[in-house]
Amino acid sequence: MPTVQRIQVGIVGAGPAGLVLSHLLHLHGIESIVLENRSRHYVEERVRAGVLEQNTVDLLTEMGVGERMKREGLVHYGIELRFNGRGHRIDFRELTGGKGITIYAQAEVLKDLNNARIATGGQVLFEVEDVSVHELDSSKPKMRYRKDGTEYEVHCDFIAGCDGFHGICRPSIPAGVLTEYDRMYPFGWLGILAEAPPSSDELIYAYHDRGFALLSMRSPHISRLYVQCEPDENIDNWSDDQIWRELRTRLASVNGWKLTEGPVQQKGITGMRSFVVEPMQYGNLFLAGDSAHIVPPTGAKGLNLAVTDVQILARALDKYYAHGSRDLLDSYSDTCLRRVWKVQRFSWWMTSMLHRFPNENPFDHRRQLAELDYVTSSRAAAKSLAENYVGLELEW
Ligand code: FAS
Ligand code: PHB
Repeated sequence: MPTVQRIQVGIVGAGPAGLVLSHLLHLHGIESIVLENRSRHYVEERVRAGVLEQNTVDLLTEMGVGERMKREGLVHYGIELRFNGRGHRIDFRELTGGKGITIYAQAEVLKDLNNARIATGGQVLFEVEDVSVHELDSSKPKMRYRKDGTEYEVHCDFIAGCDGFHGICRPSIPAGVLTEYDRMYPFGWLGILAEAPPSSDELIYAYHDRGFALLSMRSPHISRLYVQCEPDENIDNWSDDQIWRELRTRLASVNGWKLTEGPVQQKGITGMRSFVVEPMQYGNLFLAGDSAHIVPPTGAKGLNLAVTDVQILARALDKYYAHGSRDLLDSYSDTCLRRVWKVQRFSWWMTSMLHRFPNENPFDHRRQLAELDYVTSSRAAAKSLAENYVGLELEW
């Protein structure tokens, strides 16, 4: 017989969605338990997102977990679009009335959240095994898991599926309930972390005949760079020299700008996909973050969208426990999806504008250049890019 535990909200996954939700609930006096199948070290060492929207920064600050982010994060008020060897700055501050972004790695956000959870007695269990969810459409949904050889059953009021694209929550919803919207892109991103001072104060998104490149960063000493590659690329086929050569070519500028190189600390390939599942809830299971949607990283939205999902869910759960009303819970999926689809559109648009597609013809190439010329010469077009990039206003 399993050991039975009782909790208000069960959470599967200790990524950005799960940990932000757990701490938000704590701040509203709502108890949760987070079940994570990887180790804390593994989750905190994964190289993933780097750009935080203004809303994410404001929320982490309000939650009391923003102190190191404010100290170490790099605040940027613009990006550069580079094409035909020339750079064009999109001025976020001027176009959005003062908004910017903060460069602060997802791994650092998770470290800050885990420390906050531990400091406030939060239940975040790492390296649990065989998590499963049951009786989702009942008033007492259950999670089961094994830890150190002991079987547990957690009786919950609600379960949050924050277990990412490959998690178990979405597949636990009965067949016929969900509709999937999916688009695979015919390319991927090869990313490196390098011990090299960034060669630009702000991010550079480059469109080049040979393919897309992105110059980003993690600190004044660490660069984060990407090149578009084949979707099924084998990272072993790319030597560090080949990667730097490709970056130099695609980021080249007519004004003699030089790319600073250095030892590569880490390299990997990320697939590119747009995916949404509707609805984002079933009974008392609520999907949040990558378990419900995936965006191509061109718009730097994945982590930020996960955060807004759980902001909406925490607000709905708070209203339920404080006033007994389920109205925000019942409208959770619709509320999230309005933002999810606008973010999908923006991420698709940035990806379509900046990447070379294998099946394109000369018309497509000239159309992409016209799009870039329009975005960098029209205030209206630049304002649209800027307001999406820093993060659309919250609408709830
Ligand atoms: P996550 O996937 O982060 O977290 C889910 C958690 O659930 C994981 O810790 C996982 O171990 C756990 N889990 C899964 N199955 C489980 C099970 N059965 N039992 C218990 N736990 C389970 N976004 C950007 O904005 N910019 C980027 O540059 C960027 N780069 C990325 C690079 C890569 C390689 C990947 C995969 C994603 C990248 N993303 C990027 C997107 C990424 O940041 C996600 O959007 C973000 O992590 C979403 O957070 P979560 O929804 O919490 O999902
Ligand atoms: C990153 O720094 O990892 C990053 C920045 C911008 C993107 C994607 C990734 O669009």
